[in-house]
Order: sequence, then structure tokens, then C-alpha cells
Amino acid sequence: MIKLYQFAPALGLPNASPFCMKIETYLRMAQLPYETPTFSMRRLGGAPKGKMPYIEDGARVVADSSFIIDYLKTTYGDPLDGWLGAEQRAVALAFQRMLEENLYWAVVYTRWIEPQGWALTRESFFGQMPAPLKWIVPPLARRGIARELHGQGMGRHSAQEIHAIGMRDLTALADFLGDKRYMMGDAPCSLDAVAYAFLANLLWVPLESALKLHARKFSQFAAYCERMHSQYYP
Ligand SMILES: N[C@@H](CCC(=O)N[C@@H](CS)C(=O)NCC(=O)O)C(=O)O
Repeated sequence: MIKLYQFAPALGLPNASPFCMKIETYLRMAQLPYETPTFSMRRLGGAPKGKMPYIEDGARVVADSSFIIDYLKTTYGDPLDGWLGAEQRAVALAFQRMLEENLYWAVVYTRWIEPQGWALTRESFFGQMPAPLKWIVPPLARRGIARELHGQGMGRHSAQEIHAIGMRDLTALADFLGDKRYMMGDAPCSLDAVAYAFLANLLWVPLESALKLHARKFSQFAAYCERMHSQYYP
């Protein structure tokens, strides 16, 4: 059976990492049986690319959520995206990149750098660590994230600018979803695994960030997340 290595469930979600939740959702959507071995820091240290998620399928180890989906499609077929035409595939990829390569970093900023977000992140990710680790590890991890944000570029903007960047992405996604059932129309596709993972990670997390407040303005997001939840996490 496919083993999905990911962080432990947190913040009331299957996963507080949108990339992990994307893969768990994709596996459910594609009806592929999987198991989730218990998370440990050693497991993260041994991850092929130093990040979660990754999967093991027999002797095959695949890291990175997009490569995982490519592998699953090649190995087990493509029940979700086969109906998309070339133009739809192009649009879906553009939205996926927007969420994963841009909005993601704005969310990271609100969770790890802004004081209210950091209080929640610190408690939920590191609160169970034994002393003295729980005093030493969180500030080091936070400094590492701040370096990544600076390297990526998002961290060089002011808080107000970062909020504006993230809000534009959310508005674009809301306009595109409109009153459709799924991102690309009446049937679900793999972009829904991405969109649901990112939206649930905003709407259903107990952090009143500027991004969450903005996402709440679009009633179609709440209806969409409820639809995905009841269909794939009944
Ligand atoms: N491009 C990767 C991104 C995965 C990723 O950024 N994972 C983060 C959690 S959201 C992670 O494992 N971070 C741990 C670390 O950097 O030490 C994917 O699509 O899987």
C-alpha cells in the first residue's frame, strides 16, 4: 500500500501543510488506498528533499507533491484530469502555481512571522516538545523560515504589501470559482486537491489573519470547502 509521509494532523485539519493535505486529498479523490505512518522529526530529516510530503510505494520513493501526482497518474491512471482539454490544463496549472509558489509564501508569513500567527504556530507545532527543546527549536525554526522568505522575495515586502499580494490571489481564485461546483466545472480535477488544501488551511485554521478575513468575504469558498470535505473526508 502507498505510504504517505507527512506532518501529523494539526490546527483542526487533516494537515496544516497545504502540500501534505493536497496529496492526502488527491489520494482520496483518486480512490487510491494509502496509509500515513506516524510523523517524526527524524522522518523529516530523512525526507529525500528535506520537505514533506513524500510517498513510498513498494521500492519507489517519490518526493514533492507535484512529482507524487505525476507518479500516481503514470502508475495508477488518471481518473481526475483526463477530461481536461489543453486550455483547461493550462489554466489549472497557472492557478496551481499561483497558490503553491505565491500565495503559499504569504500564508507562511502570516503563520510564522506575524506575532498572532507565530503564537499559534509555536504552540501547535512545538508545544509538545520536551524542555529544553521547546525553547531552543522554535526560534531557530522561525529564523530559518524568515531566511527562506527573504530568499524567495516575499519576506522583503512590508506586512501590508504581503497581505495585498495574497488577497489578489484569493480574489482571482474566487472570481474563477464563481458559482461552479469545482474549480474547472461540474467535475473535480487535481486542481481541486490544491485549492481545497489551501482554502481549508485559511478558512478553518483558528488564526484571524488578513488573508483569512479576505477569504471569508467570498461565500463560494466556504461552500466549496464544505462540498470537498463532505465528499472526500466524510
Ligand atoms: N514543492 C514542495 C513543497 C513542500 C513544502 O514546502 N513542504 C513544507 C511544509 S508546507 C516542509 O516540509 N517544510 C519543512 C522544512 O522546510 O523543513 C511540494 O510540492 O511538495
